Amino acid sequence: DAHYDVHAVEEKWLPVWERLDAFRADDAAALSGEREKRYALTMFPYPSGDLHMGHAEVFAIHDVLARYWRFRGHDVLNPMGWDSFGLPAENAAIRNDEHPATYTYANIETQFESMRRYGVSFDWSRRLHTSDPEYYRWTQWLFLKFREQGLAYRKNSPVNWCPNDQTVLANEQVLADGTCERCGAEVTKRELTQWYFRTTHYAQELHDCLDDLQDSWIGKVVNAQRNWIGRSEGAHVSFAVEGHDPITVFTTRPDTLWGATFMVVAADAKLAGELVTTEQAQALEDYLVEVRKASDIDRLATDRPKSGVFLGTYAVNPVNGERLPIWASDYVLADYGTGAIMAVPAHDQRDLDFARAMDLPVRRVVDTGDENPEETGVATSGNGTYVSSGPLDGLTDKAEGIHRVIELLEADGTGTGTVNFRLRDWLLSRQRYWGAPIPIIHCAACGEVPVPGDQLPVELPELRGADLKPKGTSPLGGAREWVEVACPSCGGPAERDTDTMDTFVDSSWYFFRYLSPNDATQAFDPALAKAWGPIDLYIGGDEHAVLHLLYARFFTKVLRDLGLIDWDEPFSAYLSQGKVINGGRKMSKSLGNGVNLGEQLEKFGVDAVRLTLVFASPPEDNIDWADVSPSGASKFLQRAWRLAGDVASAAGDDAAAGDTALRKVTHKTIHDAAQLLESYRFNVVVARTMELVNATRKAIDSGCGAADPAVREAAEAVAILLSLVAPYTAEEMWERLGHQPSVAQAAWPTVDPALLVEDSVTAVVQIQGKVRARLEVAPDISEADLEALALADPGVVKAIDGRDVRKVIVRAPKLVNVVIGG
Ligand code: ANZ
Ligand code: ZN
Repeated sequence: DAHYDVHAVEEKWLPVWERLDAFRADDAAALSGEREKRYALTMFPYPSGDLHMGHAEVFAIHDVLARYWRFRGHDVLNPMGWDSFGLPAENAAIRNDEHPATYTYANIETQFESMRRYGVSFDWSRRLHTSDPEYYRWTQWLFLKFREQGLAYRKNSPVNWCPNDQTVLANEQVLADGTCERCGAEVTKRELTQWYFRTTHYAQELHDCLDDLQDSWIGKVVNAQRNWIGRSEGAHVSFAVEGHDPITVFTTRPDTLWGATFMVVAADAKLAGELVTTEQAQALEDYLVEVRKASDIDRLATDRPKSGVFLGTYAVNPVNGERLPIWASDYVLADYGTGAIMAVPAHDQRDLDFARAMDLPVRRVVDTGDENPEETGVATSGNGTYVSSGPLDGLTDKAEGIHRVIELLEADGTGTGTVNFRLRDWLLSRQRYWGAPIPIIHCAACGEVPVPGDQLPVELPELRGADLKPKGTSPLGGAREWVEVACPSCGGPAERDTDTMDTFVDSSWYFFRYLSPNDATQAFDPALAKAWGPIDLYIGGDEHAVLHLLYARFFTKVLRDLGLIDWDEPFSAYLSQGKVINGGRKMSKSLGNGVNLGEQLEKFGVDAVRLTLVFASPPEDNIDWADVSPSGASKFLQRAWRLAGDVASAAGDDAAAGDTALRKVTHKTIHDAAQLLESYRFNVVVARTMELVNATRKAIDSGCGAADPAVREAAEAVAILLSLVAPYTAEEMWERLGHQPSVAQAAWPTVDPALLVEDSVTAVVQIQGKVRARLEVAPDISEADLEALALADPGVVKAIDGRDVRKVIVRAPKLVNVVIGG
């Protein structure tokens, strides 16, 4: 009994579980609705290297709920796969002169082995890889469906360009500091023709549905998406221009029109070239060379020195006829709003910085009580009293001011109220090899021709090593035999599109493919989507807040509008797990503070590592590996395991009656655990299981002894609770307690409500301030019952001694105060 060999236990149970196939989701039950379904999803990994501590944490957390749901009799879908296209594999292929598939599928096997051993209750029959032609066939099919709806299109525009990865990036892939999300290089701009998904078509709905997700999405994601989508109300205002068509600007503050002192157009917008006078044309040209180097993020940064050129032209302010010089600058973006603004330096900091740099006038039109921005250099944006603003003068409410001006502009025909979104369309094409080819053929006669459905997938041609080196154009362009095809429409010579899709396209719909991963006739089965969707809990990292989590929501809405699903949002609940750090800092090679998962598993075993990760903190908080104790977890697991041994060896001894005190602890623990699990307080569940182990040990050693049925009941409860985080130990306990495997298939213990009642409490009865009796009563006794009990007590009756009871003050369950007369 003495030694618990964790690795032997792992080897013993893994094949048993696989034979039992206990985690296969039951489609028939989901379709018939005979059992309530639960779809549990955790973000699938990139196959770069082996699993790391972050994976270990998220899988451990995720598995708690998946296993709990099964205990509660739900039909659980818990799939796993790999997001296996992408740059890491391609870069490795270039380094090692091989095909990206070599690296990809080798790593997938490594990760699969690690996951298997890690004992997560995945339904492996649904395993998928996004780089399999059977998968990307449907990615391509979806692309064409989107295109049919006008939701995928090509346009020429300035785009984000990563000079290191030599590919374009979506806005979502440029980090707040203007660097590439993948490699950290400074992102620049290029003018290119690229493919886009029309995410902006759903901007309003993507924004509005966030209100419904607010409570069930734990973490910062909802707010991050709200800001990213950036809904703002304002107006489009039209300004006449001398010798030119009028220009329209988007403004959130039409109420500040009287404070406009100049106009600015995006230097790289067509409009700038149209407005510039011949004298100023060269200055604009020179300036543009500078502008092309900066990213959007840089350009919008408030602390960036302002630069620009005067275009030589003037606009007319529609509310007061004032003449406003038109400038070009890079702090106005070409593809946001209309690419032109009215500048109100007193009330917009970027405009004020520009005005000060270029020596342009500043006019305050809202007096907020702060010092004048003209003197301080600090723009004011709050509520205040309108001044120098014609019909607004004296008003004090911003919303009212905005409303009045919009009415005025609309009556004049010079403006309209609008809703605007910061969100822009999703740039999806990439100039890299290891992705799904865009299934379009370009024909000189017919234009863009979709690849016919029966010719999907468009498979990647075999390229390797140096062929894949980034050159700024797609490597697929080098595979001439692949590129040159007959036009499906006219039969003439044509060429395949040589870009591939961003891997975020693959991951936008993988949770649909899990429903019928081997279906060769469709992307997924709509009936199964109806039965299983939406996902009941999604667990993943916050770094995907405005990337994957937004794209997946967009895809879901499109699929709904295509009639393939009947739900609006993919993830009913979302939980972002904290990070595993070490010594207060992010694990990194340069700090040398990395913790190797494989080594931890070798040293402590799967269960101890899993338990440590779940026990360390609430799932959304960071875990500092320097503060936790996997060896403590091992010791606890052995203590738990010994309970089962004690019960087993005491079998046949004279059984006692069932220790009520221990039974109460057991039932209370199970009862509370259910509530804690539903609210993701997994660490507390572990703590409570530890307490139950201690109580059971105490009962064995100094109480009722191991033969008492209460001890067996407690040990079984421990095994079931432990199986959520430490499945191997739990299985071993379950067997020692005389049960067939698997503990994962056991029923959640039924709680006896009678055992949840706390023991009695002592109520004190006072007469004229003197204690006359102590009563043992139920903690939930009613005031009336307590009063009756108190007045019937012999000691109390004697003390009253026939005198008048004037008043009885009852504070159930602890106190009765009797006031007697005369
Ligand atoms: C005048 C004004 C006065 C503005 C004021 C703000 C404050 P959000 O909320 O981000 O949508 N703007 C409009 N188009 C722009 C572009 N292409 N590039 C850079 N800035 C642009 O902000 C909208 C505001 O950002 C607009 O309202 C405009 O400046 C500026 F006291 O117009 B505002
Ligand atoms: Zn053609």
